[in-house]
Amino acid sequence: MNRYHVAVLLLSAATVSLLTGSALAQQSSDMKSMPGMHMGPEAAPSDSATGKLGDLDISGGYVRAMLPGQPVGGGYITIHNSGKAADKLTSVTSSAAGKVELHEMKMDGEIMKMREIKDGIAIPAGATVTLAPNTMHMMFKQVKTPFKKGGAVPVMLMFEKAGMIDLTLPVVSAKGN
Ligand SMILES: [Cu+2]
Repeated sequence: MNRYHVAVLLLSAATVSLLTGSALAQQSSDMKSMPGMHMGPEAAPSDSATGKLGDLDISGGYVRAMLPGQPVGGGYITIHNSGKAADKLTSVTSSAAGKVELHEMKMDGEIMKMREIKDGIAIPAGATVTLAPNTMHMMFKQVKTPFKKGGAVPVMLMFEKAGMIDLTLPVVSAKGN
């Protein structure tokens, strides 16, 4: 990479962060004007974990802090498959938890229920799959030390084709910020 390219990249990164900043400012003023308004999926925190594994681009990885007495922790991540073949997230392990399950939330009549996804999460070719609050998530069970804001949780994600990747997920507040 030559100097010219570096300068262009820096400039475009600055532009993106400016745009993001104004979009966020816009969003927060909208929130103030509409109290009680239900917001869509929360944005991943800026220091969320990223990684690349073959054709898979991983971004937005984080976990939420656990409330006192809360027995399990929730983790979230986005996986984009830029390849031509489907892949599958088969399992997740963490040295911070006895086990990590893949879960999804589903409405059962009026009640939101959580169930384990036992056969893994498909990552179709060209697709972006997001594990986010109120949908699919990683559920950390038998957590050794409750997740605390500012901490970090190591995970290993295993994919059927791409193999495995180690990531360190930052811990955000229990509310997700
Ligand atoms: Cu769950």
